[in-house]
Amino acid sequence: MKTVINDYIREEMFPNIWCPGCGNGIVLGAIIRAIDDLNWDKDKIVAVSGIGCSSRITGYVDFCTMNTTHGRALPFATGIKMANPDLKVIVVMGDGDCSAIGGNHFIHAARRNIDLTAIIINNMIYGMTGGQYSPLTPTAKFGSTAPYGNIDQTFDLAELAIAAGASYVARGTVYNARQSTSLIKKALDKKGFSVVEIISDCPISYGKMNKMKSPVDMLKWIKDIAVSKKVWEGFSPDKKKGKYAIGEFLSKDRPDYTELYGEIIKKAQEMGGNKQ
Ligand SMILES: Cc1ncc(C[n+]2csc(CCOP(=O)(O)OP(=O)(O)O)c2C)c(N)n1
Ligand code: SF4
Repeated sequence: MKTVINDYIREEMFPNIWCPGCGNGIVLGAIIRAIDDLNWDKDKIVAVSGIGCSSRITGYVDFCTMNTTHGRALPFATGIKMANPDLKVIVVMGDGDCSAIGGNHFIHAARRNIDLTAIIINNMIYGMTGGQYSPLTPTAKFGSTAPYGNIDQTFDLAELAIAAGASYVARGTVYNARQSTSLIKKALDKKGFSVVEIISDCPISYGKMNKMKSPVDMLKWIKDIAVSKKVWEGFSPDKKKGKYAIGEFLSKDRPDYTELYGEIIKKAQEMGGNKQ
């Protein structure tokens, strides 16, 4: 049966590499549906990723795509956007990719308000390399490098993005797939640095180490830990522990970096450019 998805995927790249029940496919579907709703020209879209299971998404979508190096998707995407501001640039990252090795790029992309949409698939672990813990692995949960429980405090990626200066920040989950699609659509349509974190399931590298043996167990867990922003706001600090607010957190307007850079180019041209 043909669906909207077929119009946007590279069928020759299938079957995909993902384990059965992995949440990455749900996010792939959400991105495609959001773009289809926006009716964007496929040739004007560039999808950029680093390395990781989630980063394979760029191999499967029929846009202009770039599968770059681990943690560096944002710098590549920045270069593309600065060279051609008319392109719509989407960056797909894993939680390790975005918040560990790529953490500084994330902060500075938000600070500069570069007109990109960052979609972070947060499965709370390094999926591809066998379950090392990441800055988004919850405290006390287990990973292959935290066999006695993770002692690190977790980043709240949404709060980090807001504090650093992003224009749009939201969080969804693969369990709440329709909501996630609409959050991605809004982020894509927003000028400036827009961020959507999607809490996802990795039954292989996270679930098995954390007493969730099947994808269904993981989805049920995600359903339990995700709380709408409104309900979350009424929670006591104790009740918030282990839970994640979902929904839209911020949508604000401020000049994006390509716009400011365009003004500098204009100014330099008016002043005669480099006269050396
Ligand atoms: C510079 C560099 N360091 C480390 C690696 C090994 N590596 C590949 S993917 C990955 C982690 C992937 O985890 P994440 O970004 O959370 O994505 P997921 O696989 O969970 O989707 C690592 C450490 C690499 N490819 N390049
Ligand atoms: S290891 Fe985890 S993130 Fe990677 S494909 Fe398998 S289930 Fe998905």
